[in-house]
Amino acid sequence: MPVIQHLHARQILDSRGNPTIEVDCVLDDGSFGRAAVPSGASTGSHEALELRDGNKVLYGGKSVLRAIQHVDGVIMKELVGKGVDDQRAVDQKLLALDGTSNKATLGANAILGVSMAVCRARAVSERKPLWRSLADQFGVEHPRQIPVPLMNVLNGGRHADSGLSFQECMIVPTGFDHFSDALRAGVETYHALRRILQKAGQVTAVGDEGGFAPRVSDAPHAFDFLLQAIADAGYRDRIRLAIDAAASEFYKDGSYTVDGRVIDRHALSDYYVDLTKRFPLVSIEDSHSEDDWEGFAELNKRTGSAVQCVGDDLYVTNVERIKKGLDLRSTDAVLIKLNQIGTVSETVDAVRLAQDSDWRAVISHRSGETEDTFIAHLAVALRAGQIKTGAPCRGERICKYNELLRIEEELGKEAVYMSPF
Ligand code: 2PG
Ligand code: MG
Repeated sequence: MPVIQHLHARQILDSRGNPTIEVDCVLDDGSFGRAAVPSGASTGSHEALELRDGNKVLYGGKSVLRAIQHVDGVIMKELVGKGVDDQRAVDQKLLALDGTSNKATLGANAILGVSMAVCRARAVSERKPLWRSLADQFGVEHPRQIPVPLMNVLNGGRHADSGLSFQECMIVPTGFDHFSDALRAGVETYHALRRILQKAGQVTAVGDEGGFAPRVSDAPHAFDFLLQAIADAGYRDRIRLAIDAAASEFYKDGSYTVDGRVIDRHALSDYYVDLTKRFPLVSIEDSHSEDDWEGFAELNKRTGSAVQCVGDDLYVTNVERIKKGLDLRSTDAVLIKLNQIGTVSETVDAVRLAQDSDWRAVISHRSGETEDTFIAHLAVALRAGQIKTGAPCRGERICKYNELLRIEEELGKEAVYMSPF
């Protein structure tokens, strides 16, 4: 098995024009892997630490030169000459070198860039597509399920100035036999939505994740637009709705300020339950604030298996927090983001724990993305079944969808598309 010969990190830009880290990994057999790390806006306070320089001269303090030095310095020194046959062992070395629980010494961005780049280099060395290499590495059999996309077509919250409290209103193409058909239906609906918004005199400029950001008064107003677009595109009953409320962003001192009202956790649950009765809403992410375990559990109990309740800022892809959620029955699904935890193997552990507990796992992008398509491969490799990677618009979102189209083609007749809803 080849060993790591060289690592090199550089500063590149993410989709918001902020600096991020890209890592190149070269093995002694000549194999080369490259990976770029994304960045969130509505970050959970329990996430692993994203190391930024804080030097106001460069990119307003957002440069990542120290993280880069860590890759080119101590991390390379530690990993050169080490084999890549066991990703867990590579990641363990990174964790030991960092020595903190939140990766504050080296930066989760530095560590994750290396972890992903090593996976890529190994896949090249094995002459396998990344999804297959990852599946084999982590012992997943029959990785042939292409995930259902949760497409964020209306942006609000911290991602756009739309006036909408909820951060993301998504369409979910459920009634299809193939990923490519589901994606096409999502795209046609997105285009229908643009026409409807234009007719309604709304702006059709897009937010951070490619969704539109019309001026809407509340969630029902937004959902009406979506249902009209689904109907116009001809997909009534085959495309459903999902939201990421990102409720930590509208929570303060025990109250939630949502759609113009200040309410407590119980009234907020009432609001969601009412929405599920009026609209084909199948998935609710971050319904409550990141430490409001009780609020989450209450909603999860009330919606039962009819609606998927997803924890994002609540769990931050952290196995310890997911275990707590399992104990408290806070949700029945977890959002998975590589950079919330900071290594590939810890991310896999989070997905495993969820799946072994009969929870669902949704593999997710960040609002600040790059052209890296790692998450498309990860979703297939782990048979996650769902991916959240924005609207079918903006290159950093589209590249994930395009990669899934390629994987579907590669799998040919073996490819499976199956909606959990
Ligand atoms: C989220 C994400 C991605 P951010 O809250 O789920 O959509 O947003 O990357 O800003 O945390
Ligand atoms: Mg979220």
